[in-house]
Amino acid sequence: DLIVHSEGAVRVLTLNRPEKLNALNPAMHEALADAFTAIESDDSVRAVLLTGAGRGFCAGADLTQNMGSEMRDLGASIDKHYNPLVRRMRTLPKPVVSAVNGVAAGAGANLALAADIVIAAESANFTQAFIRIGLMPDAGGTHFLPHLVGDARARGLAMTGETITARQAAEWGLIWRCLPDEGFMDAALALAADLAAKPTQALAAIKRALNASGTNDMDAQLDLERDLQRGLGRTPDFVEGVRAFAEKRPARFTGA
Ligand code: LHQ
Repeated sequence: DLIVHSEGAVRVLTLNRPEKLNALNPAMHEALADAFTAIESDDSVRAVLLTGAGRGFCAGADLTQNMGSEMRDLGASIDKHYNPLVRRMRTLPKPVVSAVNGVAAGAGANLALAADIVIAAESANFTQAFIRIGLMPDAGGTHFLPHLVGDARARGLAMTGETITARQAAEWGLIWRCLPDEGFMDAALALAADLAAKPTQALAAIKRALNASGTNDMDAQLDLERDLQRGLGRTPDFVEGVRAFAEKRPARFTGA
């Protein structure tokens, strides 16, 4: 249900239940958890690319798996699968890119937004589908949406469940970029490969600082920047960056 492969230093995770638009079931969650465990402990992986097989990115939680049953504890499923996944994507000290190749609905949309950089193909779209079935956004949606698009659009998206196109999502700042369908996966891989060649520890520090900026005041953020920058000042990649600048050549970063 999940295809895991490497392209150089990029670990590509492809949600793979195309006939169900890659709706998330427990087996997929287990596979994702295993994949992130492997990524966390492997220094040769310097970027992650998350995408979907077939015409969808991810249609959210699999609604056919016992979901209507009165006994179903959605909170338990969120605790076990969704929240740990979102937290791991956000805290992983490496860049995570979502390449939204098609429809991203419900928790599938918010899983995409949990990445550091979200790109989408022109034919893709985003739906906070939850309200249609009597639920509210989860998988971080109520955190990410207002930060990304502001309160008015966050409320509109969450409460109406309207679908927005990838282009609209890019115009609103929900995602980084909307790209043509043709060559989309090549462009996504190129972006991830570019990130994988960058100074990984600096990317990790950027992640930490931006994650914290949602709750920190300016003074706390200034202190955090100082602490993280102090650490980066001691990295071999910083030495290499400055040396390459002086020698007027491209830097060769190793992630160290
Ligand atoms: C699906 C699904 C799906 C199973 C399409 N499940 N089969 C909830 C509970 C627990 C814990 C954590 O969090 C959550 C949060 C959630 O994620 S709730 C929100 C779940 N997602 C949705 O409500 C979206 C449901 N899907 C749709 O509304 C449509 O399928 C969309 C708008 C995504 C795409 O529409 P179409 O392009 O018209 O495709 P389709 O509806 O024909 O779907 C293709 C197949 O995929 C179809 O199967 P079939 O056997 O009839 O060909 C669908 O039943 C299946 N599928 N989403 N979530």
